[in-house]
Amino acid sequence: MHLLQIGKKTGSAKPAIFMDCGFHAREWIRQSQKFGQNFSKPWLNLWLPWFNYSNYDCLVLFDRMWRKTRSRNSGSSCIGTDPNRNFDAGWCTTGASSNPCSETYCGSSIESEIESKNLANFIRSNKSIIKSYLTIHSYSQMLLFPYSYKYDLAAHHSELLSVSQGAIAALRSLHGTRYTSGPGAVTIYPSAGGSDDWAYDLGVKYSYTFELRDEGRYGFLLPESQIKPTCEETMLAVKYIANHVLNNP
Ligand code: 0X9
Ligand code: ZN
Repeated sequence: MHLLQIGKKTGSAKPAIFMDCGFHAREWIRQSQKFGQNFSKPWLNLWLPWFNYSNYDCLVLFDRMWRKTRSRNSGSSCIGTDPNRNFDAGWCTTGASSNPCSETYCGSSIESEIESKNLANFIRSNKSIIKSYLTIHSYSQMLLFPYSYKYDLAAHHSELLSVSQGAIAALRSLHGTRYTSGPGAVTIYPSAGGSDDWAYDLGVKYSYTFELRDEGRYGFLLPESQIKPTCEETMLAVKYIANHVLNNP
């Protein structure tokens, strides 16, 4: 797994924004993004462009709609775990399955997947500088924040909501793309074990899941012509969040 650090670590501990793409293999739009551009900024950008890389060959040759990791499951011929059900956040209690054949299999244990473990270890070790965790999925045109594993409002609910509203307004200003925003459990569906909830409970306050274009017409098979506008508009939302993080240390 390759992590890009954009910007310099300085003695004065710049705040860092951690962003990952490609949790779910079939959600290709996200890793096409050139988030590296425009980041000569007073924050440090830590970008994991392709979280779930090991199955790219599998996708091209075998199943474009694959979602999970590609690990073997003992006692089952079914392959893979849903990495976004594999974190320590109400693990496997709701919207997740303990059946290895399910698309939302939560794994044999918390962080059973090497991808989840690596991500969690990195964020735990750099927790003091990581002020925001952004995880890029598709599709639905939503900006989600904790919680998804329970209906309780997050301690910072009003701030997370108002930042999400500002971010989706900035996004919409470019091409008119409409997003909705809110806590995951009520905005998309309840589901446990997600990296956003885990990061938030660890102490990374500005934890958001982007669900990029579209709303279902093309779904995961978004036409190439939409890649650039999706990148451009998403950058506006990311910058909005980043500016808020900088101004609210
Ligand atoms: O179900 C998911 O993991 C995400 N949607 S997707 O269609 N990309 O699979 C939503 C994740 C929301 N957050 C949590 N469930 N924690
Ligand atoms: Zn996803």
